[in-house]
Amino acid sequence: MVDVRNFIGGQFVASAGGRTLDNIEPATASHLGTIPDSDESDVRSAVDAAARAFPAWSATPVADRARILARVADLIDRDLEALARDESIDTGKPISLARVMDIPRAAANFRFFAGAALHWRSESHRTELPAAPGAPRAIALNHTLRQPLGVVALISPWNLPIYLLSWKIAPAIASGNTCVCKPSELTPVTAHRLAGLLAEAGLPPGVVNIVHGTGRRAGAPLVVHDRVKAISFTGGTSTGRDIAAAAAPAFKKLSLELGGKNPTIIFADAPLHSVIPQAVRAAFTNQGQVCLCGSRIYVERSIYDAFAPRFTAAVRALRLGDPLDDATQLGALVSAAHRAKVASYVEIARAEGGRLLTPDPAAPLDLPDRCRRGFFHPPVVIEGLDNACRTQQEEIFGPVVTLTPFDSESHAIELANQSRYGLAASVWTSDAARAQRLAERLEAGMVWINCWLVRDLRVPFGGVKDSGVGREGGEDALRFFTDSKNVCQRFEL
Ligand code: TXE
Repeated sequence: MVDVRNFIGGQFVASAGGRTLDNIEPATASHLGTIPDSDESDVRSAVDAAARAFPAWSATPVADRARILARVADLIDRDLEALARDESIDTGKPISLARVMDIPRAAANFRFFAGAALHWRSESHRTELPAAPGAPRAIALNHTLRQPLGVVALISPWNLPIYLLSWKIAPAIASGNTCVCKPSELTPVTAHRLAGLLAEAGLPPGVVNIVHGTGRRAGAPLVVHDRVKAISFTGGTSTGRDIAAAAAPAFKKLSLELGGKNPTIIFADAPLHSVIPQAVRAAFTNQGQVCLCGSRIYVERSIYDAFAPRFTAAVRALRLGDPLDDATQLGALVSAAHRAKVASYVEIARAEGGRLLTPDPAAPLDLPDRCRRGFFHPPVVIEGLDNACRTQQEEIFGPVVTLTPFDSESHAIELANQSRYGLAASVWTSDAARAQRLAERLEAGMVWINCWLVRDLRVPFGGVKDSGVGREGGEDALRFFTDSKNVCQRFEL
């Protein structure tokens, strides 16, 4: 049982109104604890605390800020096992995944931005000024001053809770801002644990504040609060649209990382033995609940008949089970509502003429007793669908993928780009020139060639079209969380 509290001005507090929400464990459907059902008054307290902390924090030498961030990273490493367990219980994801992905990445985010802030530099531009005859030569030196914005809002989703929240907190505070975070109400526990580690690392009170609760009661007032200068949001596309509309009248800076429906494109010259495990991983990591998951798989027609049964066999071999079992590869979906959404898409696919290559997902699952009421959904592979149908076009965000043959390079590009989303794509081929041609023509913010989800924290991360605006990662994140001011000084030489 974990009773989560808000973290405001360095203190753990209940919501001002005393209201709470239940937190449910996805693998068992049992009550895990409560979280504050915060509202506008909690948001106001958190923003006030952040505003009070800003002058001192923004004036703290970057080396001191970096030292605290590095300490947070060390504390996350120290608590890796406990945090992995919390994340697994709270989200339903396999503990084996949380151990190697979510928690190490949260530590890496703090360590990376500690270093990035120290090594950041700004531009200077020398301007030759026209000189009158006989007058001394004059120049202007411009330099770009990058100043923190003030209080920023960080709103994060449930699929990678501490991974994505730390991806926002670290660059925000490394560059001198203070923040108010609103983690997903479905998965609040590791944000609560992180608050304790931030305090233990010596982060001054008010630099990071965490307000728990729903998007409507806690997230929405945070977005429109007039002291909040920027919003960094990761979540669904329709929520992103609401946030953009609410923030626009005050011209707030926005970074929106939204949904995806990413293509995995497999050419006949790709080595199938290595492609299949990676295509399975791209499709089903975290039960398909990663915005980068490759859920539309396009296969060159000449190898389609060889690929489909081998891919399906690899999917059927995935071990679905108790997330706390080390051997489990697929855990539970995050909520009953989300499982119902995923299941509804299997019905839609059937109605659209799709053929299931995997067993009927409604068949009873082989689960341990404690998981019988959990929100599990087996992996599903569907073929025979038109590219324009709902199953191929809408973000399902679960363990459901489609297989579609293509005839040529241009056909693959056409199918891949026929989408409102444009987050990521992965291309599998041994022809390097073709890979580069695809990389140029695919409408996506990120293209992986012969790999998937290889992440270097220095590179830009984000999407095009309905997958969002702005880029996170490396210097892009530091730029987002600062304003550039040009300082121009004239000199006579
Ligand atoms: O996310 P929401 P939901 C996709 C996925 C999923 C769908 C809906 O397809 O099925 O989005 O998921 C907060 N003002 N992704 O509804 O609502 C909310 O409390 C301010 C893709 O769970 O977008 C939570 O903290 N905040 C995605 C956060 O926004 C608001 C990851 C995200 O919740 C708000 C998750 C408001 N008006 C879902 N309304 C990805 N890109 O990885 C909600 N929130």
